Amino acid sequence: MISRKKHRISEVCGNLCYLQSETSKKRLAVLKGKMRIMENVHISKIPFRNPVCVGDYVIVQEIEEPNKNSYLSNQAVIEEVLPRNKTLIRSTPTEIHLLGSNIDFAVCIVSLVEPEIRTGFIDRFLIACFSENITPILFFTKCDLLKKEKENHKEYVSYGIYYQKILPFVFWDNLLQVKNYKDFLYFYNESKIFGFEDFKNTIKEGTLITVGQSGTGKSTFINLILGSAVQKVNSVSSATKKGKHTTTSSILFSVSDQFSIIDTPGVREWGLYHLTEKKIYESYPEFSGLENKCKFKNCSHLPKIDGCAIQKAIREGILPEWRKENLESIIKTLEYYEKVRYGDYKKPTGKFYNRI
Ligand SMILES: Nc1nc2c(ncn2[C@@H]2O[C@H](COP(=O)(O)OP(=O)(O)O)[C@@H](O)[C@H]2O)c(=O)[nH]1
Ligand SMILES: [Mg+2]
Ligand SMILES: [Zn+2]
Repeated sequence: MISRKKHRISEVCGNLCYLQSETSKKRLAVLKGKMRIMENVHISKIPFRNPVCVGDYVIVQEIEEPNKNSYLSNQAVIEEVLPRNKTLIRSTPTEIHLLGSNIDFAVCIVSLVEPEIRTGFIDRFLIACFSENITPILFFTKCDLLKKEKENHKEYVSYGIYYQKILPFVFWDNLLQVKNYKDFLYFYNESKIFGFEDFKNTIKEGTLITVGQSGTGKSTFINLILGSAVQKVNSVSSATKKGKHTTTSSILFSVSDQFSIIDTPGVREWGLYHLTEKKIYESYPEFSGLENKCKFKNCSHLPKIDGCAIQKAIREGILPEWRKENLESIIKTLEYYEKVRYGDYKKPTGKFYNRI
């Protein structure tokens, strides 16, 4: 018997994929041969790492032979990936890495200290979200480790307070049992703190993806959200491949019928080589609406552009200095790689360097 059904990918291991299921029993499906070799290039001309990604909806052809009982008798073949949207993307100059697709919310787990907050990473994460219309969330951890006598700790909290002014969802908490907010409150003078319980009561539907640099508390956070559900998944994983769930690629968990969560591997750098400078400027909430006020239609918003409303706002101080510096550094790396990619970067030898 042959049937065709819509499924969602929960894990990708080369040409094999796990399909999301309501029960703890996971289902394997294999990519159809033609999908493995199809042209797989993003509009930026950078190739994708994989033809499918976690969170994709796919059409699966299942061949069931009820008389046979073996693993191979129930073969599932992925024939088609349905159009994906709201994809969280990270890229290098040579590869597009899809962290997850069909996403509603992305939460970046950020520790304030140990390791200390890095705004460059956060700003890149925010651009990746806004450029795909994904709602970004910041979750600051390790509030218990702040010390009121440390001047730089005051600075770290002030970054978070700024983000709270420009984003719809910012949470602060200590993910360990011992609650100690005394020194945190010394720096945090806002009227209300939204913590882990508020997060759980606010974000409980749709697809949530979690990202973060390693050591920030991402696994602790996921375990708190999933509770015992994660144990179930771990045992399945250990039966099939790895000893335990080590996050080397994304993985989708079903929390309930309406709520899925995608865990991603810890990342060190967040490249945005797949985006144009124009797209990057237009992914800043501070500039929202300004792109229609530029003198020229289809303005790239680059620094020397005459009559650019965004550049005017930057000159007038719409961004704090640190956020402006992060933006300048992102644009600078892009311009460099653009030159490399299109062949007008001259190597010291005098030859042109052409990557693609
Ligand atoms: N003091 C403190 N430690 C935390 C907090 N959250 C996580 N940790 C610890 O930080 C370390 C890294 O956490 P983990 O969840 O493994 O981080 P991951 O690498 O991002 O997955 C572990 O030792 C956690 O127990 C927190 O809010 N406060
Ligand atoms: Mg971890
Ligand atoms: Zn402009």
